[in-house]
Amino acid sequence: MSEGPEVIVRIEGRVGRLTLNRPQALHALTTPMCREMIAALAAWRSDPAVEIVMLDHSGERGFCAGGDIRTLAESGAGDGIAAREFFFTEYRLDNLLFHYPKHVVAFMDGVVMGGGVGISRPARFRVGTQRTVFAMPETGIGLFPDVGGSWYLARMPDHIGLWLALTGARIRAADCELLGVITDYVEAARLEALKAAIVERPAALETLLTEFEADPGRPPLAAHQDEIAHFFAGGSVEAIVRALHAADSDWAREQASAIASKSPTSLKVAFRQLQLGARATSFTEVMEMEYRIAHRLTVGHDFLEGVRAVIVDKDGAPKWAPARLEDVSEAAVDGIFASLASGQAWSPLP
Ligand code: QUE
Repeated sequence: MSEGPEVIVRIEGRVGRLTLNRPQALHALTTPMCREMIAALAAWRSDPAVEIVMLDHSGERGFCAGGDIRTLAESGAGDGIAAREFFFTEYRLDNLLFHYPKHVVAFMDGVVMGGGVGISRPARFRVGTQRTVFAMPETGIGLFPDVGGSWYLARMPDHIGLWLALTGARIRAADCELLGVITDYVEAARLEALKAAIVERPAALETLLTEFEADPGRPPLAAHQDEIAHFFAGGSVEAIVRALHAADSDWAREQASAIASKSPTSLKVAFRQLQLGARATSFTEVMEMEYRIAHRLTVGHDFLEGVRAVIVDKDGAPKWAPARLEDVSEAAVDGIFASLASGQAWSPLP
């Protein structure tokens, strides 16, 4: 059972330590959790007693499944104020971590999806284990690959980031290492010893990670990298789907059917996001863009319907509106990316 605060904040030795502690929800983030982490990181930034920051989770299961989407969808069904407040705060946290001046080490031992990616990907050291499962599954619930997805996914080789965004594919540690999602692989059974060693000798962080490093095995994704590079180079989501359907490969057809199950609006948003993200020159700029998208999609039909189908009723049969890619107009996507009134726009921490 869950005990104590949703984030455990303390300094051990010279290590500032943040431990996600909401195990009943796979440590999915809430607004208060983001606020707590922002407050601690802001205080530690210039505190000479804190040499490095360690980010992990309590218990055995998950690192962080994303956001508290059931609550967010309930908000989105009404005025959306609480949902917007969550994204506003979460993106401030993601942006703070991206620019953080001290080394951060994140232990990604379990599910790392959505919001979990947003807080772990900016860390300088990202430790995976045999239990790591990484995904950006938001197109499956009518949202979009946010938390800096526009930046990180657009910078992966061979259009693999677009493949992750459109299909919501789940990958494990060896593939994460291939893509640079994790920087180090350690057996889960040795994590506690590694964390204790880091608390004892934070200055030796890099040496310790090397000492504990194990082999994640061969990355299964390598076998499909050429196909991804070929098919996901298309100039539109429709073009990508057409090419996958026309291909003489079971793998290609599986990708087409994965994409067919996602929100058409979310797919077109994700495609545009990565196009714009590839050209962006600062992370802060993409977070400002993502907040514009979040502002619209959290009160959109497909988010409520996606959460109903995936989380509430678990029937896996969302009825998207519009239901077909060709019915999502460029003008509708333009509206989702359009500027917000100045009082509503996202801003980084002062
Ligand atoms: C897309 C998402 C999320 C998701 C599934 C998606 C998400 C999220 C969870 C989740 C999973 C298990 C839990 C929980 C939440 O699932 O953000 O509380 O116990 O948090 O397809 O974005």
